[in-house]
Amino acid sequence: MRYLTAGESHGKQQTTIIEGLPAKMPITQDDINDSLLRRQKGHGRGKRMQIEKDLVDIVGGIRHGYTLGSPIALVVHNDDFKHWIDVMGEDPVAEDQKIRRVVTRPRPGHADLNGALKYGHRDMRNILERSSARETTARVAAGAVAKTLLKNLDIKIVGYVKEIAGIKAEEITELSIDEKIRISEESPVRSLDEVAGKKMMDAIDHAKKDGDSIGGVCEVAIEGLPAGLGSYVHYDRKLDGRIAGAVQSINAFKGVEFGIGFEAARKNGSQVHDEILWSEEKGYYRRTNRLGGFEGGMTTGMPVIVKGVMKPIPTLYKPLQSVDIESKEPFNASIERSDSCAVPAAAVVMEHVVAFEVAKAILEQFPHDQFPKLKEAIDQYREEIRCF
Ligand code: EPS
Repeated sequence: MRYLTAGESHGKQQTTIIEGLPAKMPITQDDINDSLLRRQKGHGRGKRMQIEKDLVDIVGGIRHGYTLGSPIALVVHNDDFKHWIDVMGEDPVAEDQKIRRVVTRPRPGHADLNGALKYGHRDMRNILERSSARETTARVAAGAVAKTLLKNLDIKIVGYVKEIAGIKAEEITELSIDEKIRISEESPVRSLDEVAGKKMMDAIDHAKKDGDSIGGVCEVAIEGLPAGLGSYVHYDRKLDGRIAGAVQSINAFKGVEFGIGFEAARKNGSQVHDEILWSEEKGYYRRTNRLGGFEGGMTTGMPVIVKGVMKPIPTLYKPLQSVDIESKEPFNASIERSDSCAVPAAAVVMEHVVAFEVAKAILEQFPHDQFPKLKEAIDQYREEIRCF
């Protein structure tokens, strides 16, 4: 399974095409719209989210509530486009026609300058329109389809916020995944810890007032995966590696950890590895889950726990120094409309990109053209490994 996205931030639409899903999988518009709506929420989102109401238009691959096996094509329209028609239209412009909102001043922390050097665009709008996090709308749409596949295989996944601007949510280990889904959904910052959540909101308000932005840490948990998903035989089949790559590719993400992550560097092996147990009911399981559900590039059957670090959004009201590419004069980076903190939304994006990698690995391991046959194969495998 693979997907491609197309579309500019203030262009007409975000488009996603997903190929490789089996036929006969139940799916509705609501499965996708729920995800799109969740991505738009979160304390700290800017004015743009008041303009957009992201709803999917399914334009291929789904009929009467089921996948057809053909490519799935999804469109989300940008409502803001109506304000940008002359700036973002596809028709050629006359020599003497003045183009509005040309960008010649690269913003530190964005793709602006590097993208301009690479593609030779002197108007950096040609870069920022695509590098904008608006593109995550299309990635969430693709991930929502993957999540629907997981749901139909009794696999649950959720993304939530662990930390914003150094304020950490208390670790609550006894929460079930259903509770994590419910509590994070009720929190304006997707925190599982209400007290820390309030402090995170204060920090966001403070940053906004200050013209600054703040980052944080998101976590994704998955339950219901059988052991042995992924592979140890080649670097590019290791599922933890693929997930890490997908998470790192989200706009503004700077690092990834599984389980205790970087903490493993400071502990002895006896405090890191997870002892193996067996019971009739559960089959093989682990006393602890310090490695976050992965060993040797494969799932262990324990919950997958992965963290991603998001840097503060670089579009600041507080100016940082840069250089105008036309005059080569220094200037203080321009004020732009932005979100002061997008970590809660990023947790939803992360949940969806991880869902896609997991669904993709499942389809590689259990290749079936028809969803009911895939379900049967996975259920049989689950039973086989329980008694192994
Ligand atoms: C973004 C800047 C803002 C954000 C945008 C990402 O958009 P605008 O420039 O239109 O105000 O709101 O995020 C989204 C539009 C979105 O859907 O998440 C940026 O510079 O990356």
